[in-house]
Amino acid sequence: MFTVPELGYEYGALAPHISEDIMRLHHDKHHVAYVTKLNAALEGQDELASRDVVDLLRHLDDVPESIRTAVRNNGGGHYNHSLFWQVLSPNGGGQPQGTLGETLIQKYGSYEAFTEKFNAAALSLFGSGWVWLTSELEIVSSPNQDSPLLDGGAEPLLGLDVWEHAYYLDYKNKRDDYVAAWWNVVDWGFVSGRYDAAQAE
Ligand code: MN3
Repeated sequence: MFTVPELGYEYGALAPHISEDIMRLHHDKHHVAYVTKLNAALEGQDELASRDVVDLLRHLDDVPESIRTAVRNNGGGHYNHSLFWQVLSPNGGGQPQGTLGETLIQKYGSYEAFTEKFNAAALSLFGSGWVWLTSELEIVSSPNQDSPLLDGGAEPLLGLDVWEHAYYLDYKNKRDDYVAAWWNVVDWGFVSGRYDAAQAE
């Protein structure tokens, strides 16, 4: 059985960038719904249900066709949101330090140039989806609850949820204001740790 991880901070801790109301709705309703539906889809599939969610998403061909879309959408929703909560922190913001900070600047020219490109991907994504920074430091957009894991791609270091449920209560239709505010709560220490771990593999 998959379960929703607790937040590592209070629901209201990310305000004013992300409100307590959004965090309660997003974590306790949306994420819970993905996990409930994932568990329902995998009922009677003991071997698949015992795998970790990354393994499931990387090997969707192993999942019977009758439940593959449910596992893709709800397993994706579970993985994506589990990462999203961890990427955020009330002590976030600033710029990445260490190897990640240096390598991002080498690749994109500057930290600002990197965020501009990432923001452009978030604003041009039509409908619901995610924007990722992968362990290869590529910026990738995915529709729905997909991620680079599905295409055998590099594991995401950082993901931005641009579904309207992630921001509409606070920002209405102003996705650009949400994206700008979101950087203030990104935990670069956590993201750098994921980068260092990926490099060590
Ligand atoms: Mn969401």
